[in-house]
Amino acid sequence: MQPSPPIILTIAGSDSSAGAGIQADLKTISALGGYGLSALTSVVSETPGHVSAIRLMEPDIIEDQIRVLLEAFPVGAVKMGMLGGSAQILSVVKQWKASSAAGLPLVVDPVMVATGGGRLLEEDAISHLVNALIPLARIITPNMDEAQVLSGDVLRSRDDLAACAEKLGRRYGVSVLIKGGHLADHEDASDVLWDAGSLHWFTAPRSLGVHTHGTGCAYSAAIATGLARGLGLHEAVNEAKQFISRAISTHFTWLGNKGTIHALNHFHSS
Ligand code: PXL
Repeated sequence: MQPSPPIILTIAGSDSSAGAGIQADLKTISALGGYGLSALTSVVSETPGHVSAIRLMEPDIIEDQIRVLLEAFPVGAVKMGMLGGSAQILSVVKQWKASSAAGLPLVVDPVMVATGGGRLLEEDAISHLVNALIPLARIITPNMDEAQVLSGDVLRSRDDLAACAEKLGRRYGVSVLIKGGHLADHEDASDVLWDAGSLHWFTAPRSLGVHTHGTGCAYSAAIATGLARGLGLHEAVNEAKQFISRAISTHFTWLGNKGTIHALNHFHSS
């Protein structure tokens, strides 16, 4: 008999171009030996770098997906990505509290804006994200832009990132991983983790000239998969960092009808 893999539930949006969102999560979870379940919050019609249209799901169908999955499967960890709006966030929080999930490790990727600039979270939903959802997380994984919105700080240096991670961690009582890949003037892509009262850096070589999207989605899904496999948080982040860094460095390139298209390689063998 095959050993049965750990189960990870992703609650996120669909990216039609399959580089980010639910599609990125399911590829990542599968590549890392997990079994992925999905609850769809939204459908985003997009190509890399261009969001064309967005439909948010009705709260009742979001709640029902989460309910049936958590009732039936022995889920090991949950990842939340794009939730889209206030009603969607509140329905996810309501269902989370109503189910047995409350004790599971929860990774929240506070998705706000697509890599290409399209807005993925309604402005008035930020307060619900902050007050209702983030405090439920084991870890949140903002990029620099999201960390700036959450903290009100301007982030320019590694010291700024570290101070911001600590501030957010203390404020919400969660672990915080801020991804510093967009930090100028550094040859490495370094991310800082605030966890259990101390700071840790995770560093990988930076790949230049790569225009992929969905790295944040894959990164947070990889952390959730590590946690579902029973890894501690540092080990889960460390493995996820190596996974994402290889997915970027071994990315695919096509010449499409509107120019070059890059995509992460989730199934690299490392
Ligand atoms: O990369 C952020 C992101 C998250 N979720 C969905 C997306 C995107 C970006 O395009 O489409 C569904």
